[in-house]
Amino acid sequence: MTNEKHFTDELANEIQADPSLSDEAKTQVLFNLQKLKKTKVNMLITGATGCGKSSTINALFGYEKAKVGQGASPETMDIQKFEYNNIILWDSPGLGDGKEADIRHSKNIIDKLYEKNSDGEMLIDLVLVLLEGGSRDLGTSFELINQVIIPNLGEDKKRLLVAINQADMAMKGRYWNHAENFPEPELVKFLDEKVTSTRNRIKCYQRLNFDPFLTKNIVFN
Ligand SMILES: Nc1nc2c(ncn2[C@@H]2O[C@H](COP(=O)(O)OP(=O)(O)O)[C@@H](O)[C@H]2O)c(=O)[nH]1
Ligand SMILES: [Mg+2]
Repeated sequence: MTNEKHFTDELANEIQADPSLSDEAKTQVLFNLQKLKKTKVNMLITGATGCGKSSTINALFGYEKAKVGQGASPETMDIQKFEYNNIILWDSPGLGDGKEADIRHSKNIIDKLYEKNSDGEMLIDLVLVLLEGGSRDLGTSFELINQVIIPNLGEDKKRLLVAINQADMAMKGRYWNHAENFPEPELVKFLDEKVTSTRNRIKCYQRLNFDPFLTKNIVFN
């Protein structure tokens, strides 16, 4: 993968060119980027079938690396590994395709969460749960978060990252500005409410006093 440009190079160029940053701030950020470049980051991507895990991986790579639109076919029954620069992405099979398959996939996810690297540290640095923005029934996703992931995260709940994907479809395709690739105010408001209700559903269920890091508007065409 030597032909793949490192994503931090582009960021470094943008930071260099940013007139709003002081020289001191630039030096610090560039130093951190250099550190990031050398650090291996393992991310486990989870979510219900069809939420957009494979599409997200492809968007990060910039080309079709993972097969899109594949459900729990035999090829995607196991967690697959994709490497991009120093980032290692683990694509887990989606939940929601039947009880037996869900039990097996959940077990694989839990095993991955406990896996240690050669230094005896937790292998997975970050677990990304993708929620399908346009779905009215996120029950499977919340079961995954509350019953599978959170209880097996250990002390460091910061390893959990929840993102609402398919933001363009959150209101059935309405209020998405395709020309600008940006949500109109109506959709922004709707997504904000979705973020709040998501946060509440996670916190209430677990009675945990932490705020999961939520992102939204991850959209890939
Ligand atoms: N409109 C829209 N469609 C998406 C987005 N992400 C994924 N899709 C579509 O959703 C379907 C399922 O995506 P896939 O990546 O295979 O989901 P996975 O089962 O979680 O791996 C495919 O038809 C994708 O093209 C998005 O952000 N917006
Ligand atoms: Mg997939």
